[in-house]
Amino acid sequence: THPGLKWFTEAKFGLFIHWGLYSKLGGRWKDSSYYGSGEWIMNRAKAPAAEYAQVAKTFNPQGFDADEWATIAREAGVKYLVITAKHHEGFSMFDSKVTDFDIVKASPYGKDPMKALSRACRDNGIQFGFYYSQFLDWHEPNGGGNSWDFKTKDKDYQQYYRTKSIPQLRELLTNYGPLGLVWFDMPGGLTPEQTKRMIDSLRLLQPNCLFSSRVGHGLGDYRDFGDSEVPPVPIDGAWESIYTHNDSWGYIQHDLNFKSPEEIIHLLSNVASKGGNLMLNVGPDGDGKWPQYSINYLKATGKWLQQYGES
Ligand code: FUL
Repeated sequence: THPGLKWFTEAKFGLFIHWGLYSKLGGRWKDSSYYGSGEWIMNRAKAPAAEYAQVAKTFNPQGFDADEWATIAREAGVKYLVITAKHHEGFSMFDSKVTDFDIVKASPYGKDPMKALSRACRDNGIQFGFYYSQFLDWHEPNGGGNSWDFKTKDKDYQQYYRTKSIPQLRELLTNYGPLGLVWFDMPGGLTPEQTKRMIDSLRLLQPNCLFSSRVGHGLGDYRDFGDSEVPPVPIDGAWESIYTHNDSWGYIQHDLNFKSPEEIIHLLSNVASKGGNLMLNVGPDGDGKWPQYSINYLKATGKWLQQYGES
């Protein structure tokens, strides 16, 4: 069995963080406002890639504090934290040599928040992992998904994997210390053999790092269910349920439909009773601050876990 499965199957509770340019938009593009899946706003508005890229010039999360994030996560009782290194919008939230469209070169913030966060998680005893959208990339002509700027029939997915996805995954597995997992999302454009070759080569960089099932073709190390889905019966093997805290993964300013601590605890017990982990999401805003409800309710959940949880 995979060496990473030990910590994973004991973890029970993880924190998902969706953070990118969409967090700065907060559910608004031009004169329209959107509800749910704020990280999909570029696609839903069919925003031209060149115009959407301009959002980076206003992205300056001065309120980001890695130690504060990791401390809240520890107080909440989560054992692992997974953050979006690059979501479908294509913007790299880390220092990447592969593209200029990253937080260091394209935004006034000019630093790599993932360096600080990976260290802070480790200091707080939390496994750290990256979400990475390996196929969908609406910024790149050859990436999956953007057919409003780039004609699908002209796309060369192999070129995109070769020049962006795979080199960036190598950066993530090289520059941030030992990772607990890489959360691949939405496979596409590769055959099973090509996928296997890609992950075999990535595994050499960090043999202990787990890969999520959304790497595709049944090649992941543990199983994820659908978004916000808990299986109805106990499931054998390592698995995870993922949930939003309000109704969106990415920050939406006008979404205040947060699950109460009681609801989170119910979810957690439901998932744990069937043998899985719950990974609950938080969507920080464009300044790098978490919604106050997420902070309060996560802390309340952590108090309950301290009193009644197993460890
Ligand atoms: C989905 C993505 O398309 C959503 O935006 C979100 O990241 C969710 C966790 O996974 O496949």
